[in-house]
Amino acid sequence: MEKLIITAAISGAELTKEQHPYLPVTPEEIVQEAIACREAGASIIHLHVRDEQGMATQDKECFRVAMEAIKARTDVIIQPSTGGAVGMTPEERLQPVSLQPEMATLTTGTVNFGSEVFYNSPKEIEQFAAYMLEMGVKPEIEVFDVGMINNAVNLEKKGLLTPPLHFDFVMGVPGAIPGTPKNLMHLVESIPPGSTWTVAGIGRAQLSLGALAILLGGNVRVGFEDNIYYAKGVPAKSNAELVARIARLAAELGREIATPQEARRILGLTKQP
Ligand code: KMH
Ligand code: ZN
Repeated sequence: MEKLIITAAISGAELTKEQHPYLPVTPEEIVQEAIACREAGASIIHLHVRDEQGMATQDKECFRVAMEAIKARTDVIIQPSTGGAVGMTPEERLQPVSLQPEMATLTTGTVNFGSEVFYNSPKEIEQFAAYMLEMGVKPEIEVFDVGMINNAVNLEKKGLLTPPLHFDFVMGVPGAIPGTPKNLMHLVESIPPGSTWTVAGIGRAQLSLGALAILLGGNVRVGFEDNIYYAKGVPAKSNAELVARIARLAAELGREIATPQEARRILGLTKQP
């Protein structure tokens, strides 16, 4: 079995400091959190950024500042979001790809997202995939529901995605696929042979699905974007706490943790950071 890649999704776009005081929002807080997560065992930082008011933004310059600061102080793989926040335009969302990061996210379908709709039309998905291809950015395909896998396979047939594909199963968003072990098995069995995958369980599914992914040979995403609790009623004080727990579980189960350099090889990343 390959070593385990842990992704830390440290802030997301929806959560506020008022809801969770430990949320990193300023560039310095983001960098500190990225360093702590790397030390705890993460090799990828899934990145959203905020403006000076702490609101989610896809502004290229805000991403540039955060990415340069992270790169200067750690060797993690930086994976900007192209999902941004619900309601943003495709042009807004695509901005960080122009900075040519090693990876970026690509959601391959529209999905209900709590009380809102996370909109990704077929034309927009193709536009996103084509731009990532042009910029040499490896997509992490964000799968919120099972049909999104087939959409990705169709993009590969059109030459807009290059195998091996890498999937992130985001499970437990209200309105999308529930975060159950049975559903995870179905998703794993539905991706093309040779693909890699990680799982991002929302809320309490973060721990159970993460544990299952360690056993199944998949990879794990944790962090405040998906879950702010360490245990029922106990808020996590840092993203690194959540990363460290997955690293401990992996060690107990005999699965080694990948360094960023090892994660680059496993994911077939060719671009120099
Ligand atoms: N904030 C969500 C609407 C991604 O980063 O690519 C979308 C999201 C997915 O977070
Ligand atoms: Zn995200």
